[in-house]
Amino acid sequence: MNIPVNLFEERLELVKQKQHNLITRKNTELFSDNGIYNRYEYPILTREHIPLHWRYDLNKETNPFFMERIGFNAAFNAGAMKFNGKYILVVRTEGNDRKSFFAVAESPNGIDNFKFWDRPITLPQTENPDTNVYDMRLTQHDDGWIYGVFCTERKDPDAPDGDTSSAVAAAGIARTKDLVEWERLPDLISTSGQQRNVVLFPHLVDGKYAFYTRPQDGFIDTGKGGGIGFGLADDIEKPEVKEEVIVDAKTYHTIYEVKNGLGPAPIRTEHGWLQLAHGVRNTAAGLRYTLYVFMTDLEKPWIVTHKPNGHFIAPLKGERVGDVSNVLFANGWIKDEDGSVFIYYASSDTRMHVATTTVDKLVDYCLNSPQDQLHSHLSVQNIKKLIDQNKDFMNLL
Ligand code: M1P
Repeated sequence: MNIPVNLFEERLELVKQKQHNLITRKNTELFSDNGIYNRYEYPILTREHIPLHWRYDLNKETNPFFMERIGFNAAFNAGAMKFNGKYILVVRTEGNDRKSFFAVAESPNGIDNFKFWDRPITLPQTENPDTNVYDMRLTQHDDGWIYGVFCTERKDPDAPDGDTSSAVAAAGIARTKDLVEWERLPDLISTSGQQRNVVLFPHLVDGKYAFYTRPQDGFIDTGKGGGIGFGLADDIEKPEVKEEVIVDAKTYHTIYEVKNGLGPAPIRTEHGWLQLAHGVRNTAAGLRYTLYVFMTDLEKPWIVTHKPNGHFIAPLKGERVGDVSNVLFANGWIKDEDGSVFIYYASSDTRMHVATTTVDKLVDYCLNSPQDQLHSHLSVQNIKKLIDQNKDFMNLL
């Protein structure tokens, strides 16, 4: 073989330096016109952050060209929590082989310096092995366990011959105390054929484990089952939800007209539970995923009390483009002791970002933003109301 003498060493050094620069890069808060949250200059996690020892054979004898042996496609849709003082993401990490798995990354400040742990999570299997797993929601439950509820996908056994893409989605459940060793529980049984975007509520409700669900008829189409649901399970070790009520239905001519799904477990405030969700609408260019925020009742967390109209965050600039373009998706946020909130969102099924805000700002946003009135002329009434309220303050402009 004709191999330049120092190729291995030179490439190793360059690749190491490039990744070091990326991981240690400072992230800067951007000015916020809306004042509700701040975006940041750079994505916080990308496939380039994936550790080099997961990608390269580091032995010069067996990898003289210093080539990647395992390629990675994306790092996105991460669950989040604060753990041992660190900002933790459980990242949907996707190989070039299209398989997603979970891997922990941590940061000292929540906005930059995210670094993957040494090894990906080893997720135990049920008797029916997962083909693909993704989008873990983390819940620190009152029972002392950290639960990870995620989507497990398997080939549809009823798909006709020749259909090699139809799948069945279900909610997989695993729990841990240290984010390293995970115990797998049976998949959630529920009333609908398929489930995705399932989130465990942190407290028992009527002595039972409570789940936000997203009942759906098909793998992509939610069909009649559309909407964020809520149901109770007697036993987390044999989890079954026998009845689901719809918390937030998909609705004609809204940003969640096609489907929606809850993001992370809610944040408790004195005014109610803050909820972050994604909504999906149709466009000529395909589906558009945006994030929205609403609030549910403290005692009855399945009842919506406040719901600002429209999207909260939508894809902007470079966020619009990726593997599945025009998508923002979030399944993780962290509330700090001082009331700061770190919203971890993925853009276009490709990379992770952070936006920061506070509990007070999110509550103010929920309590004081107009609701969707479902008609253009009623939207205009909302605008005119604000204009009228402002008439004595126009000298400020
Ligand atoms: O591709 C966009 C998103 O599509 C799915 O979300 P939903 O079930 O609401 O359609 C999920 O596969 C999600 O991972 C993905 O980001």
